[in-house]
Amino acid sequence: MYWTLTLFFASSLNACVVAVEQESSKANDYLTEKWGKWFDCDDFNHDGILSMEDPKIFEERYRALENLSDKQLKTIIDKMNRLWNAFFFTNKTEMSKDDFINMMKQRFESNTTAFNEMVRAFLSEWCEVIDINGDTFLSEEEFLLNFAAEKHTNIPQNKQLFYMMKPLNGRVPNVDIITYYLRFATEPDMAKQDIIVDAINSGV
Ligand SMILES: [Ca+2]
Ligand SMILES: [Ca+2]
Repeated sequence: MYWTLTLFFASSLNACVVAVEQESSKANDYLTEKWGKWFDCDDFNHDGILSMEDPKIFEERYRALENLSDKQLKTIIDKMNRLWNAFFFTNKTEMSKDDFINMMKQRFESNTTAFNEMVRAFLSEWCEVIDINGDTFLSEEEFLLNFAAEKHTNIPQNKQLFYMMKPLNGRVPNVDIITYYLRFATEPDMAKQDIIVDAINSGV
């Protein structure tokens, strides 16, 4: 169903008023299964609950880096915590996988266009967190560090995913990272290739 309206998008991620074509779609099994994989990827301490304990795991890895200034570290931690609170914990402070999938389903089906833009905003801010030197590209080092911080320790598979993203001169533009993950989080058509699904299925 399509219609034009003014969306008031009151997320603390990006409070904005925009005129867009709104599309509302039903979430199919393929998409809800991908959200389940997303939950598993972000449950960094593997306790079956998404909570603020998970970004603390992420934070520990970055705290251990010797070449980050206190200011850089504070920026990374503050952004990560704000991002998680803004996207995941708008109504509660922790959630199960079912809670997460239901939240995503409700957001997707109530306004698919707004959902897609919200995920894009999340991914854009997430790239800002892990693009440590702020050059709008992820180097292999930045990419692998993020996976290490998220306790995804299959380094050969993580590297393979990086090279599937077609780096140029050893770097992938943040905009390409956003495109790949946006497809993963929002695309219901399983006929379209999704390298993130392929990577997760192969052990990332
Ligand atoms: Ca957890
Ligand atoms: Ca970078």
